[in-house]
Amino acid sequence: MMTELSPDIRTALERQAIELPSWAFGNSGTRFRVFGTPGTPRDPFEKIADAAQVHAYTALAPTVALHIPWDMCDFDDLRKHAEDHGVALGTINSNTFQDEDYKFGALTHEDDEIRQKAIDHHFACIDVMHASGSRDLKIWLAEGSNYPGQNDMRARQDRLQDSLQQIYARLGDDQRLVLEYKFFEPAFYHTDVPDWGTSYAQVSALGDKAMVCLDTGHHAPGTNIEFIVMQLLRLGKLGSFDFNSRFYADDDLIVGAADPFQLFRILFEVVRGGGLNNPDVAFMLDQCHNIEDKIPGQIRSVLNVQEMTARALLVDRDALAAAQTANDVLAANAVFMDAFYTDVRPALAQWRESRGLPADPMAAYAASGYQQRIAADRVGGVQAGWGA
Ligand code: PSV
Ligand code: MN
Repeated sequence: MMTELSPDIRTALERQAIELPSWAFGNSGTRFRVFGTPGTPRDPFEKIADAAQVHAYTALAPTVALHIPWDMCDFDDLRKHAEDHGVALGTINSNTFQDEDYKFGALTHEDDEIRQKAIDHHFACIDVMHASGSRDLKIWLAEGSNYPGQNDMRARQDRLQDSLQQIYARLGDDQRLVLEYKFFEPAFYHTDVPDWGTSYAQVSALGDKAMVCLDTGHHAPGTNIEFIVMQLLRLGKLGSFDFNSRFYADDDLIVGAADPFQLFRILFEVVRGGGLNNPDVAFMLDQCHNIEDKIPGQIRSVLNVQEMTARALLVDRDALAAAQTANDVLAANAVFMDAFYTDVRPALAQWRESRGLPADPMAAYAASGYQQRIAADRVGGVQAGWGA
């Protein structure tokens, strides 16, 4: 018998929005090789057109995050172009990891001139946000050290706080800053924002408009990420997710691909903690499609999030609470697992059709001919990729 989705669940799913990263549509790879794919966008306008395809087939991805300077262009034009394609511009990502000056740090650098240059870059990002209509500035820092004794870690925390304060002071009333953490890479010994606690300490000292960004791929193997989700929601500081999945390091693979159960557990804590469809908690993808086609890769990704959200919403919370109160360990676990093992795909397909969407967005996109069209049309020019 097909699982039914209650009206409440359908309403929650209908409101779900997942932001796409512009860089997912460009070429990417590893340090060994970046493989191009036919039809890869040559500029931010083509990236937006591709992102709009994901939204057209799923109604799940109404906004696109930009990366500065990779997506530098006329933002009034880009904003209009996005609107014409049925999407809007989203989070602005700063970039302090590809400039010679930042070899030893950016917002933590001991040289005031270099640190100021990095702060000024964030001011420029805030200017972009005014033009693009974006609310959030996302900061991920590639800073740290490779060898014990190389740096004064504490002094770097102090300089980071000072830099962030200056950036924070520039934000408009409706703008926010989200600070992402990552436990290693490119620095291998210490990272200046390695974990949620450091991000939390840094943003808490700034104020209400500063929040933590949790990238699911930025934890050591075995980390209980859903605990962090619970804690940040409890503290009112979960600003955004960067969804992706990992097997080994920061793999940036399709969310839900490596460990669907982990995604379910995370989304259950989101639902339980009031983070679903909560404007304070932005859902974003941060992924790269190194060998697969990018647009269907993104369609698969948003569908994976939708599917696991539906399963998380199916958890019988009353039964779970009763079993927990009774300390009935196995019953509580069974309630949880029942929802995880429920195949919601047929119900989701039917519900999509009832809303005028394709039952199978992957198949509908494949049949549309768009992939062949961009491969034939986008000849010449330089394909966007790491660095553009
Ligand atoms: C680098 O690790 C990274 O993947 C971070 O997660 C950022 O969010 C992303 O790049 C874009 O700068
Ligand atoms: Mn990220």
